[in-house]
Amino acid sequence: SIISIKKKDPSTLSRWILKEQQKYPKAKGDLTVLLNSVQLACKIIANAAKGAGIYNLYGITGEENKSGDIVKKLDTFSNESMINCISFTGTVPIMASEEAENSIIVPNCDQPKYCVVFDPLDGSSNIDANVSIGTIFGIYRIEDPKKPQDSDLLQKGEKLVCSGYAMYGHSTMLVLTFGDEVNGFTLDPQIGEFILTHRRIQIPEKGSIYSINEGNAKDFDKVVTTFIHRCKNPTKGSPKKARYIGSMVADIHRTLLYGGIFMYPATKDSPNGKLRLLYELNPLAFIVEAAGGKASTGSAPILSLQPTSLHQRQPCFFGSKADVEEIEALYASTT
Ligand code: P6P
Repeated sequence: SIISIKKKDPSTLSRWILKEQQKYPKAKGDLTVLLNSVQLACKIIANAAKGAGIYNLYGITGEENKSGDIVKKLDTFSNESMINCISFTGTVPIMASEEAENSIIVPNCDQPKYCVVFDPLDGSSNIDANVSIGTIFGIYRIEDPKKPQDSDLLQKGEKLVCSGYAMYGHSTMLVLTFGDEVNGFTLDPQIGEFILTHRRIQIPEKGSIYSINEGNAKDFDKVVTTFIHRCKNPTKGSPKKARYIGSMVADIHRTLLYGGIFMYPATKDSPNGKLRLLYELNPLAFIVEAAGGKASTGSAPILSLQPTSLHQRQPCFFGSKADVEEIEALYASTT
């Protein structure tokens, strides 16, 4: 129980980040400051999300963001929290947010070192229904500290230093990776610290769940249609379970822990899929791959793609290695 963890000198996220830093004696602690600032933003957003109805944060501001989503108050609050907490570090001169059409320049940044891509509140269409929503972030090194620019934000996902997501559900979790292993922390509101609860998450090799918005089935290509048919009519064993929350962080979190496959393929309305490469797919692909799973376009790793614009969309298949490889084999057999 949480009480017994406290007695065993819990690994809080703050202490875990410091321990990580100790592995690199030459590290100045800039990444530690940055990660703790992101952690703080997630705690602030978690608190607001929990009390949204009370603080009148539900409802919309009526504006539209770059992706055409109607912006909800909690979106705006979350975006400002991330920008303010990350700007404090003094090492991040430029950021990309789902809520901002152009890159966000941090004035007077005197030690340019990192840049951050983030979706401050993903799944926001679910806020009023109290469905789990999340914050997704990815951290890259600035390529030329003397000249921070948009290209720093458009690096391939394989160049990520660190990525993570916070999920605001019945409990608030923060899942984080530096590319080698994936660890999950659960917020203990009594002490306001994220406690290490999921050590070295490993995604099951194969899963019994498929996750896709079948409302778009008429638009799916032959491969996706064939794969879904196989999920429902397996040649052996029982059919896969269908689970779709419609909040990417929640769907990916379940896939990470239970296994299976999450898909957002091309549709008529979204010929490049709906999900954004920079601040949704890449940070989550970095996590899924570090947990032993795969994140694919259907024919190439998501992390290998060269981004060309901040809000570009990309069809995607995330999950257990065997399930994603089955989709890749189907695509390979059609070329
Ligand atoms: P659809 C939420 O709005 C979101 O951006 C992701 O979190 C989620 O996976 C997807 O859109 C759901 O899209 O078209 O199934 O409603």
